[in-house]
Amino acid sequence: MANFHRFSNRQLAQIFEQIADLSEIKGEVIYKVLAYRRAAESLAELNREAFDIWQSGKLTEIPGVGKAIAEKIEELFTTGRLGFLEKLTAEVPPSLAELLAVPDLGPKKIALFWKELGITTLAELEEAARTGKLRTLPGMGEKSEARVLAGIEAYKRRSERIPIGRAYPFAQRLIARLQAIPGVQRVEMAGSLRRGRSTVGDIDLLAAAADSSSVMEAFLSDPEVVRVTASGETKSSVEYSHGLRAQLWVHPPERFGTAWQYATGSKEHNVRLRELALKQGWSLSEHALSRKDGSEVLCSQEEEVYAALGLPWIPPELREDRGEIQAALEGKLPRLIQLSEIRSELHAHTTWSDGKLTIAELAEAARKRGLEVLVISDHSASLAITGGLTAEAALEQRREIQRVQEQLGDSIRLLHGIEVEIRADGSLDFPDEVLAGFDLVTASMHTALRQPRQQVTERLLKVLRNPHVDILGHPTGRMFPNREGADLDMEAVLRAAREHNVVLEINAHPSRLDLDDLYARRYAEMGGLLAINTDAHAESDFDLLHFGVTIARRAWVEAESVINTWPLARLLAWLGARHKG
Ligand code: DGT
Ligand code: CA
Ligand code: ZN
Repeated sequence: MANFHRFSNRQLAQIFEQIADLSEIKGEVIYKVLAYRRAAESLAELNREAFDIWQSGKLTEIPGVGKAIAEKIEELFTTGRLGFLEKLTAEVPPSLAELLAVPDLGPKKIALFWKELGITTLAELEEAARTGKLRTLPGMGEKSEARVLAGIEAYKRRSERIPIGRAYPFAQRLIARLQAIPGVQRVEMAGSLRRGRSTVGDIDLLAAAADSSSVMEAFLSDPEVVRVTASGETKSSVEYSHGLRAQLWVHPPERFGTAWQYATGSKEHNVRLRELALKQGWSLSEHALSRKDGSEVLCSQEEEVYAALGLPWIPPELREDRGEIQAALEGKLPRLIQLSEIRSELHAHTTWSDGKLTIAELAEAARKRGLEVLVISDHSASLAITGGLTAEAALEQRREIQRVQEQLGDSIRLLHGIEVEIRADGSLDFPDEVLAGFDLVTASMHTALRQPRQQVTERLLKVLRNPHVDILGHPTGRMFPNREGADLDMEAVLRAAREHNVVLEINAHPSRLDLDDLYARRYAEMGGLLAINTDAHAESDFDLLHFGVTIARRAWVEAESVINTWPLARLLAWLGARHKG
C-alpha cells in the first residue's frame, strides 16, 4: 500500500484556515473564502479522523466539504503537499494572515499596505503607522492611521494572558452586576477562571436566564466596555480597558448543567467526556445530552451530566485531562483540600521588616479569619530593601512576640519564624546557632535568580541539606506577569527536598503561585509535604489564601499533605522532632 500522509483533523483545519486568510487578502471572491472557512470549522469539529473517512471514500459527506476541497484533502493525504497552497503562499506572504486578527483591519487595507509599502508583518505595520507612512496612502488619513495603531495595541493586549489576581476580583464585580438584572437566576464563573488557572485568556461567565436579551444587553453596554468583539444570543465577548476581556454565555436554567460543564472546559476534558458519552450511546453538547433517536435529556445541574455518564462530579480544578476521568471511573478521585481546612498561616511579615502591620495587628487579623496558629516570619538582614532583621533584632522581636502572646491569651498561638534569605552562594543569612532559636525557618531566594541552571540548582540543594530549614519559600521565585522563575532542575530540587523532609511552599499570593500545580502534584505524589501561605504583608493579603488552595486542588492534593491543616499539637510535635533530629 502507498505511503500516506496522515494529517490530523486539526492540521487540515489549519491549512484551510490559512487558505481562507490568504485568499481573502489576495482579493478572492468572498463566497470562496467563506467556503474554506466553513470547511476548516467543520474539520476541527469532526469526531472521526478525516483520514479514515477518506479511506472509506466519504470525504464529501463531511459538512462543508465539496468536490474541490475533497480533492485538496486527498492531495494532502497522498502527496503530503498541496500545490494550490504552495502557489498561494508564493503570491501572498503567509505572515500577512496574522494581520487579519488586528481589530478594525480588513483584508483590503492589509493588501493595500502590502502592495504599496511592502508591509508583511505586524512589526512592520506598527513601524509604518508610528512614522506616519500609512496616512499618505489612498483612502487613508491621520484618523485611520491612528485607528490602525489602536487596533495593534488592542491585539497585543488580547494575546497576553491575564493573571488570576486581576481576573478574579473583576469577575466577581461583573457577576454582582449581572445578578442584579431582572430575570437572571444565577451567574457563575466558567472557563479557565473556574478551573483556577494562574493566568486566563479571558473571563468566562455563564448566566441562567429564560430570555437572554436583557442580560446580554447589560453585558454589552456596561460603561467599562471599550470594544465588543462578538455578540450573539447565547454568547458575546467584550474588552474592557486595561486589556481585560470577558465572554458571557446565557442558557435557560433547565439547561444550566450542560452549559456550565461545557463552558468550564477544559477543551481537552470536554473532548474526553464527549468520547465517553459517545461510547455510552449519548451525544453531549452545551445544550443537552441527547440519545441516538434525538431525544434530549436536560440537566439543570452539572452533577446530572456526570451522573448520566456513570461518573461522580469532577471538581473543576481537575478538569485538565490529566487522568481525572479515568480516576473518576475507578472511584479514585482525590478528596481535595478545602479552604476551610487551613488552620495556620506560616509565613507573614510585620513592621519589623516590610510588613504594614505590627505583630499585634497581624495576630488580630489572623485571629479574625479563624486561624489557630500564626508564624511571624520577617525577612532577614541581607534583603536590605525590606529592612530585614539582624540576629540581635530577631531576639528583641522574640520578646515582643511573647508579650503579645500574653495579651492574646490562647485565642491564637504565635510562633516565631524567620524568612531567611538564601544568598547567591547558597549560604543563609544567619549561622546555624541563630537559626536553631526560631520555631520555624523558611528559606527563600529573592535575588540572583538568573544564575545558570546548574548553579542555581546547587544553591538550593545546599539549602535543603541544612537541617534548620523547615520550609522552602516560593521555590522558583517567579512573579506574574513578567518575572520568570529561576531555571531550576526541579526534579533534583524535589528529590532533595523529599530526602531531607523539607516542606515546599505554595505561595498563595496571585503574583507568585509558586510552586505551581504541576510541581506541587509531583511533590505530593513523591510523599512530600506542602505548605500554603499567603506571605501576608498587609491585612487584606490573608484573603488571598484561596488562590493557593486552588493551586493545591489543581495539584490533586489532599489536606493530609498540607501542614497548614494540622492541629497545633501535631505541628509542634513535627517541628520538635525535626529540630531534635
Ligand atoms: P483560556 O481562556 O485560554 O484561559 O482558556 P479556557 O479554557 O477558558 O478556554 P476558552 O475561553 O477558549 O473557552 C472556554 C471554554 O469553552 C473551554 O474551557 C471549553 C469550551 N470550549 C471552547 N472551545 C471549545 C471547543 O472547540 N470544543 C470544546 N469541546 N469546548 C470548547
Ligand atoms: Ca477563558
Ligand atoms: Zn515573605
